[in-house]
Amino acid sequence: MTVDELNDCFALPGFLSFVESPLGGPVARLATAGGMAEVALKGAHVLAWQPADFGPALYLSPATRLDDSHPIRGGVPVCWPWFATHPTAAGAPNHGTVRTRPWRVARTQLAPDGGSAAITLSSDGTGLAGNPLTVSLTVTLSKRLMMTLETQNHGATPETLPQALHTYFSVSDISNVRIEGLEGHDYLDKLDNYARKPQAGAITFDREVDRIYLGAATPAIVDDGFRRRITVDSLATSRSTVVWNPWIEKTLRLGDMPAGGYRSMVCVETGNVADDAVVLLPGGTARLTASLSIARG
Ligand code: TA6
Repeated sequence: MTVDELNDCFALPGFLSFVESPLGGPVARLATAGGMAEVALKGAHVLAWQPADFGPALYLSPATRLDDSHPIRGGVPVCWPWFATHPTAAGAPNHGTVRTRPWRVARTQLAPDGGSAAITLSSDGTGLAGNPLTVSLTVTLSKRLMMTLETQNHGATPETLPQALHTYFSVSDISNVRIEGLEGHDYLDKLDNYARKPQAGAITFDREVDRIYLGAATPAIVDDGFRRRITVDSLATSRSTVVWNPWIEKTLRLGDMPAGGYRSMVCVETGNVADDAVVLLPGGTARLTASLSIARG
């Protein structure tokens, strides 16, 4: 659908409209008393969240590739129906199939008091066990930003579904960042052949970090060095939290972030991945929520 058609069918005047974006394809722009957010139809990708009285809370790379075949670098990529590399198919895209696809707008919704505006986008795919799956992402903007990914298994066999909302936060400088709430949990260290290690204290950064915290259903808090504390709460839908900063060499290898871009971002990802992947029975539905809220601190 064109931007004009989308506005005719789904705009919520004063709260939600569609615009053409240089990132390719239409973007939904949401605005409430709680702030503003932008969601690209490509990948159902949240590009921006700016809570009222705060600056931008998400990192979006100024060097992201603009063509349709590459995912957007930054914001909130949807990793579905697998996370990271495909377990068997060499050459399958990293983090699943839907990041580069245009999703359909299913509906938009305004709370009666105008306190929140929401958009639901939908897509589909084939799970790792070969079953047909449908997926939707609902992004609700109020004082907080809430993203809910819902998957249904339309096939005849169970599906193991590793998935994540891969949120990139904007930080003042990575050396000032602390992530709290994961102390006491074990993580798989991707940079040490997935060795399982315990987390003692808050997470700080002085090198590349790529970790899957397991059994970590509690909220994580990002102290972003801007005197802001962002709470990432899955409302008990997620068991894994992934923490990633590419540091110097990996940033250069990525090719879609400025050389110093790693200093301005950290990923704290809400998911069910590795040993925490959920098993989705035939006819079943799986939900994954990331609810972001911000406070001075
Ligand atoms: O979630 C962390 C991670 O899996 C890293 O290993 C890293 O490579 C990253 O995601 C980004 O993946 P992408 O496919 O977007 O380059």
